[in-house]
Formats: sequence, C-alpha cells, structure tokens
Amino acid sequence: MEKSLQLFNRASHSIPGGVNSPVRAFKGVGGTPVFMESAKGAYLFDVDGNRYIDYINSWGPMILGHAHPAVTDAVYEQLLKSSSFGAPTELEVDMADLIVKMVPNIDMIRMVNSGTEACMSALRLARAYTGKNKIIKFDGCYHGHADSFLIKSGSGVATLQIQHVPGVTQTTASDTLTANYNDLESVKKIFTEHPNQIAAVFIEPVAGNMGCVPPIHNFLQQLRALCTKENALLVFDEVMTGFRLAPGGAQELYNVKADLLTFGKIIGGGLPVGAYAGSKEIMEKIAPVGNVYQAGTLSGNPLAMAAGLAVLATLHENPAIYSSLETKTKQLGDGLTRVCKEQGVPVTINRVGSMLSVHFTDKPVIDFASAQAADVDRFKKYFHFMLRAGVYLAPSAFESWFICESLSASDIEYTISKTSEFLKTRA
Ligand code: KE4
Repeated sequence: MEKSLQLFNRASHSIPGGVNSPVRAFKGVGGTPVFMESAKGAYLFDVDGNRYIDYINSWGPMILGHAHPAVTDAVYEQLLKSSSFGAPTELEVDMADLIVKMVPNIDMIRMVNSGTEACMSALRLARAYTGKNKIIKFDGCYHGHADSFLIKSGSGVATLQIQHVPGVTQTTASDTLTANYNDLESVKKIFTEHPNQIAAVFIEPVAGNMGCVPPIHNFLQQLRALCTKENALLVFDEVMTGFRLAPGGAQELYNVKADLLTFGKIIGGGLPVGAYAGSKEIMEKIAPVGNVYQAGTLSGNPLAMAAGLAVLATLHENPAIYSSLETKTKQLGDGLTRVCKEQGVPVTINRVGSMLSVHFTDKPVIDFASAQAADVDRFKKYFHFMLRAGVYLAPSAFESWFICESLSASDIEYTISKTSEFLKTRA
C-alpha cells in the first residue's frame, strides 16, 4: 500500500477525516488525499516520491513558488533569534509600513493568525463602527469559518454541500443576509427590506471559493456607491486577491476603494498570518485605542512576519512578476480553451490575473448557481486524470487555481497536453 494511503488510514484515527482542513480531504473529487513530503518552485513531492506540478500553491500563499530562498533564508535567520516573544518587534512595524505603502486607501493594519480571524475581526469592527448588526454576504463566497460567515458559503462548505452548519445558532444566522454575486438588484432588495440595519457588505472582489468568478463590468463600482448611499461599510475580503492580482490587490486592479480590507495567505508567505486594515478613523476603534477587543498570542509572530515580509518585499521590488504571472496564466487559460474546443467539449475558463478555474459548461459562470450548474462529475474525472499525470489541481470544482512565478512554459504546455489527452478519453 502506498505511503499516502497508510498515512491517511492512520490520520483518520486521530484527526477528523484525516485532515486538518476539510478541503484537503478530496471529498469534492473522491478518493483519498495525497500526503506531501516537500516542495520546490512549482513542484510538490508526495510521500511516495511522485512529483506534481502545483496549481494550488497552499491555496494561494506560494505566489513566488515553494521554498523560495528569500523566504527560507529570512525565516531561518529569524528562527535562530527565537520563534516568538509575545512582545512587539521591528518586523511587525516593517510589515505594517510596507502593506500600508503597497495597498491603496488604508492607514492602519492589525495582524492576526488567519483569514478567518481577519474577517471575524473586521465584522466585529464594522458592527461597532456603524452601530448596526446585520451583514450582507454573497452566495458562494467564503470568508473563513466564523459563525456569521457560514451561511451559503463557498469553498469546503459548498464542496461538502452543507446546507446549514450545525452549531451556528439561528440568532447568529439571522444577522447574515445573502445576495447573489454580480446581481446588484439582489443587494438593493436586502437594503430595502432592512432599512438602516446593515453594518457592512462583505465580498470577495474576485470570488475564488466557487471557482474563480470575476465581478462583471461595474459591479464593484456600483456596490461601492450603494454602500455609501446606505451608510454601510464595504469590506473587500482580499485574503485570496490581496497582493496576488496586483501589489494593491483588487482595489488597485478595479480602482474601487473599500472601507475595510482583510488579508491572509500571501502576507504570511506560507506561515499563519491574517490581517485587517482600513482608515485610521475606523481602525482606532480597535483596542487598546478603542474598545473593540481583538487579540492573539501569536499575532505578528516574528517567523511569520519574516516570511511574509520576504514575499511582499520581493513582489514590491519586482512588479514585473505580475505581468509574468498574467502571461503564464493567460497561456494556460488559452491553451485549455483551445484543446476543449478541438475536442468539442464545452468549457468556461474564468481568469483574473493568476487566479483561474475550469468549468465544464457552455454558459458563463458569473455566480454560485452557474458554477454549480457546470458538469462537476467531469471535473472530478479530470482532477484524477491530471493527478495521475503529475498535475495537482484544486480538489474541488468550487475552488480557484493559483499560478506561481516558478511555473515554466513547459509545465504549462504539459498541463495543456494532458488535458487534451483527458478530453480524448470522452470521460
Ligand atoms: P483562513 O482562515 O483559511 O486562513 O482564511 C479564510 C478565508 C477567508 N477569505 C477568503 C476569500 C478565503 O479564500 C479564505 C480561505 N480560503 C480557503 C480556500 N478556498 C482555504 C483552504 C482551506 O480552507 O483549507
């Protein structure tokens, strides 16, 4: 028996589902998860010595590729000085200053330990700042696993088809209202039905948790105007898009200013980091300046700051990385579209920057319903065909792929040719 399967069987006795995060369990595609041993650049190596071209990149953080020397050197050097102090460090100030410089429209930022914590904290802050309780999120968007966001969520909640997450009380759920992505009228309707009750609208400015679903023309701009008119905060969840779509994330790419932003993934360089940011006026409601309490033993952890700073500094000093990522991702998307067309297989490829997803449907995928309407069974077969071919895709039709800077033209061509082989099987 291969070592991955042995480890999975062992893990299943002491870890729920054998994994520490449900999306890793392959429930969205069937089979059992592959256990990884190491990674370098664009490649993963599993415990049985198999190599994979990696299109997950730890669900986004590894934008420079795995084990990038700038990151490994920085973390190793910091580790020798100890891994945590529980006291402020210069690294945290450098990190905050760099992010404030790179991201438009923010004065202050607070570090936490995950995207979930960032969104949970931004929610508490939005409620405190506005004095209102309800929020609007979008079907298929995922903002981490805090109770208030586990309503019609994407990512693993969608993959596992969990309609109502037990443990989330009806009281909590009643304060979260859901609209349809790219459908401004559905948002307006909620505001009309709940006058002066909405604290904030949370959105993934490019959705990555129902596959990659971009905003349609002007949607974000109109949402911005609506939130301003309704005195609700607009919160861009940039845990995925931050520092990936542009140095200044989706705010820069779409030239739309949110009131609060959440970050994660890339800013930790693969170590556990989240953050939330906004104007001085809003952020100084947070303790110890204001009374909105939020805390964390390992928030701003020096190892995580060292890793995150190494990645952000590399991106900041080499903006050409973004055009390189765009070129690679476009080459991949165009190639996949071409081979599907050659084989007469309907496909919609959604792509923004270095986020991409493949939907086997001839219809546009602009929201959660249209993502769900695609041929998910064909995606499952595609996933396993590519895995056997040494290509590691997102193990769910409701996830985005992430391209890293280490990905080579031959990796991309290999991915396209193996996709063509899969399509010829008529699976
Ligand atoms: P974390 O708590 O997983 O660090 O971040 C939550 C989160 C918040 N906002 C967005 C837009 C996100 O995509 C995420 C987490 N993304 C998933 C992948 N779709 C993480 C993978 C997992 O759950 O293991």
